[in-house]
Amino acid sequence: VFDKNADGFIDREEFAFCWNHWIKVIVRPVSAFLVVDVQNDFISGTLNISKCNAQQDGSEVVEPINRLLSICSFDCVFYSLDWHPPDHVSFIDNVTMRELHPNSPVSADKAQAYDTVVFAGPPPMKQRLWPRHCVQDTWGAELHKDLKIVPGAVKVYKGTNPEVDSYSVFWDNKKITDTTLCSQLRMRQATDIYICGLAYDVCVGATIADALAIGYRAILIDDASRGVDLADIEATKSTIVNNNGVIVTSDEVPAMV
Ligand code: VGL
Ligand code: ZN
Repeated sequence: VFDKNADGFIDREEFAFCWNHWIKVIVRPVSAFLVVDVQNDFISGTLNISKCNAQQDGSEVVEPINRLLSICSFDCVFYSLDWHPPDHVSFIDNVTMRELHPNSPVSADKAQAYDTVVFAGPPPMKQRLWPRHCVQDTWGAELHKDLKIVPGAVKVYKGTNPEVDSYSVFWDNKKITDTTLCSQLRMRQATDIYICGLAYDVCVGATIADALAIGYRAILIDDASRGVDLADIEATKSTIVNNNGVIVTSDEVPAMV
């Protein structure tokens, strides 16, 4: 198998490539469970998703997540936290702090929460505005009090740069900096990422899109996720399926994972 010169056989380097990229992924999977932004502000605080178009109750993710954490043998567990400084660019009440681009679809004096504006830059930057939420070290940024935190789990903080928003748990929206998630997954040689949490069509969707783009096997747990907008949730599901991601319900996740 390792003879470079023998016809029809692969050499050592080629075998190493196949092993690392294909065989190991199948015979020695390493699972990561990623709980996205199950924080007070999204459930009952300033960005309460139950008041948004989809009218979903964010607290309903806690039961399936806790059940999975107690039944399933994930190799590693991560909790992400949206973790903004008070002057963050995504807050509607900060919109006058920075210059808007002349072509912004909404002007600063007319802008309301959930509108999309374009900041001047350079380069110009599209940004959806949200109510002030998940400010560092406030109650709204804390994980839901009933969420089970397992020993050895890693917390990942995102959205800490005041100038750039961060929906994906991998990178900020401009891909300037990566979070500790990237290096942690590499270090553990993770192959499969199980993703759930809030909000389905915002941070959960962006995170699973990045996981699939990197090449991880990514599995979205549908009943352990809740979102903002029904049409956007459907679009998120299509994107996942079109990019070879998998959508399951929590009862379909095997205990030996
Ligand atoms: C999120 C809106 C703004 C999320 C974060 O975690 O889905 N949504 N910031
Ligand atoms: Zn945010």
